[in-house]
Amino acid sequence: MPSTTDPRTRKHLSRAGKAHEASVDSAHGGARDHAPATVSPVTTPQGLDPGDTVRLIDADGVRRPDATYDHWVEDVDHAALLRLYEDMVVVRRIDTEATALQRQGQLALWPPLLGQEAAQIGSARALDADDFVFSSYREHGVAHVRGIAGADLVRVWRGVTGAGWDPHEARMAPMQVIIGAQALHAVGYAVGIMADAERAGRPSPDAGTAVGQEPTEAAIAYFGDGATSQGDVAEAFTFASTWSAPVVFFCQNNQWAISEPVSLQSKVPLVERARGYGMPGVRVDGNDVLAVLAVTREALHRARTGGGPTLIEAVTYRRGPHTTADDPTRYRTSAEIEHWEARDPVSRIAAYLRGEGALDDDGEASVQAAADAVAGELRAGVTTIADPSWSAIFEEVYAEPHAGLEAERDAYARYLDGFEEGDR
Ligand SMILES: Cc1ncc(C[n+]2csc(CCOP(=O)(O)OP(=O)(O)O)c2C)c(N)n1
Ligand SMILES: [Mg+2]
Repeated sequence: MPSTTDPRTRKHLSRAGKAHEASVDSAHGGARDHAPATVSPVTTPQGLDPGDTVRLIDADGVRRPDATYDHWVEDVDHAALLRLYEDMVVVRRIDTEATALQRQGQLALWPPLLGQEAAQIGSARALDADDFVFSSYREHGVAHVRGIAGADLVRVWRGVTGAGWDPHEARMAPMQVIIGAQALHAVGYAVGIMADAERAGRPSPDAGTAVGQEPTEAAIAYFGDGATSQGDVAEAFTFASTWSAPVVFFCQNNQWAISEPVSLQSKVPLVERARGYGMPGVRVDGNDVLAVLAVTREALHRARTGGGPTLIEAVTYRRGPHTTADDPTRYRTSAEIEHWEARDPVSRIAAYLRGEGALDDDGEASVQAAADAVAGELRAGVTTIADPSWSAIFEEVYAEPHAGLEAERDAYARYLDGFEEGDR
């Protein structure tokens, strides 16, 4: 059997996606039937040219009118776009700093988000404060938007805790490392939202409800292209769809699941999976922050007004390693990286704002200075993280005392007693 990690095999598999391309139509969900984009084709390892991808700002920073999605972002003026730009610059800077902190031994591991800033910022800025986020391990941009700052962002990656922040306060669950598990958590939470609304006797929402007047909040699950192959995600899709649960499935298709290309996850564009579950699916250019904001707003509104779940596939690219423990040069080419560097999400919005006269060199420099200040706070915060006590790992596992756990804790205490005081 050919090895799936052999690049020649991948090339062969990528043709499967290309052959299917002609059958991709816009009949389902939020997809549109306007003419394909007049942009340079995006060649992914899946071999797809996502002609039916929602895109409001081209790779070279030109705004394209869109009859379906423009009204979802009609309130987004230059000032709001500048804030999105600043968010993206800041999270990229956080990412660079955290990567350096890992290299300097301050963090055990770090999964970089480089390249995925627009997908994360555009979607997270679409959320209301009451919405609840269930994310994977790479969504530092989403966490930043939820108000999680400084050391809290990296506490888990230093290996001192299982949760770097209070999930209730941030309305964001601790990052999930078990691939796809958070999709089910989000659906469970969303069913809970429905139950709460019913108990409170709130009227059933309908599609005509105005934005901002929706009676319920929503949950959002972030996961990757690789996660779509997990059983948990398939179960989550089924449950959410049949219950019309108020949840948005936000898939960042960054083309890779560690060393496996997306072509090994699916023979069709991931968004097409939505149709089989009876939910709308929309494919968006994940490097276009404005388009991501628009499609996520639409999906959240649908969720909050009884329309059930939506699958969003944000087509983007992980430009860094999977984590700081990975060497991506072993499985992908520099030509592929260059291809996606040319579609950089931060330069795209900067180019648009410059074209509009809303950003100049001074503006860029002051945003960069603000980002440097955030990075400085992160670095200073890391040095204040205290090591947990040896027994902390045994606490808050069970609500009541548990004999098995107590025996393990006592055995560990005896083990530590075998060391000299300073060697512990
Ligand atoms: C259930 C489970 N299986 C395998 C792994 C090992 N693993 C960690 S990350 C990863 C790839 C996930 O890829 P994707 O969903 O595309 O997310 P990305 O890392 O690209 O953001 C795998 C297989 C895991 N953490 N959990
Ligand atoms: Mg991936």
